[in-house]
Amino acid sequence: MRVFKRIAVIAAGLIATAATLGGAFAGTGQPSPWQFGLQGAASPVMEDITWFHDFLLILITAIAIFVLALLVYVAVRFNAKANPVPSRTTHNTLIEVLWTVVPVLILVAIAVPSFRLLFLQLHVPQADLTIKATGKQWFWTYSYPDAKIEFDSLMVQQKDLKGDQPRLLAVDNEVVVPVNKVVHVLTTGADVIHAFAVPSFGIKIDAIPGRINETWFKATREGVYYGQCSELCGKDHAFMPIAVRVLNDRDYAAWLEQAKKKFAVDGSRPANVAAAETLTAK
Ligand SMILES: [Cu+2]
Repeated sequence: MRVFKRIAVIAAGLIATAATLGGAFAGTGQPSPWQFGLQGAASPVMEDITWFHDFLLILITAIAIFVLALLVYVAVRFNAKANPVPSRTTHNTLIEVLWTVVPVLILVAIAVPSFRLLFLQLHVPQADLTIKATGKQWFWTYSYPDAKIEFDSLMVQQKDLKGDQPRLLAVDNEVVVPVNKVVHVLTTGADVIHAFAVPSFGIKIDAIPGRINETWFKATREGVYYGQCSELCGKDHAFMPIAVRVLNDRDYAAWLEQAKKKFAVDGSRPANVAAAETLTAK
């Protein structure tokens, strides 16, 4: 039994190390070197996703260790040398009931938070702001149908990076949203299928030509949060990042004021905006 104890101690140590490293190296808003776990959460949905992920990790580790221990025990204790005269037992009611009921209970324990998370993601609460993201080869176009603005967002090339702008993630025109407000995100594709994903908000949704998908997030902290197109969409798939800047209400209002002048819809793309407005009005 001493071997089992030692295995259990080593396993517990590994899990603790992984959890600590994961926490220490997980960036929020963008990936970080040697990152282990998920990116830090900046929305209620991502907080739930992180909790669910950690919960499953503990559960699956405990199950894997338990099954491994059983296998090792059987191999050591009941091999032909150690147990030359095998028992002729074929049934044991108690064990059979247990190995049916316990897995069912484990699955129920997984299903309940899983469905709760699914409903949280799918049900868009009363929105404070609607943004439409259109995936194009290879950049994003963002519309704010209520403010009647629309602009393109292109990746900053490596030679043009300024200050702490991250490589392959920084863009020329960021999406700007207010903090602690529900943002309703509509996505569509103008050419091929793209996908709008921002890990720290826990959102990832396909942007499909000819239809509009919806998701939502509520950024709980100010800052810049990066994501990437997450559907193989052609040669520059890796170069159409998403950057969301979360501002306090006053700074957001100031940004919106100047954005209305800079990015006013010029009438050349009425179809896009009209489609978004119809969906927002429902
Ligand atoms: Cu794409």
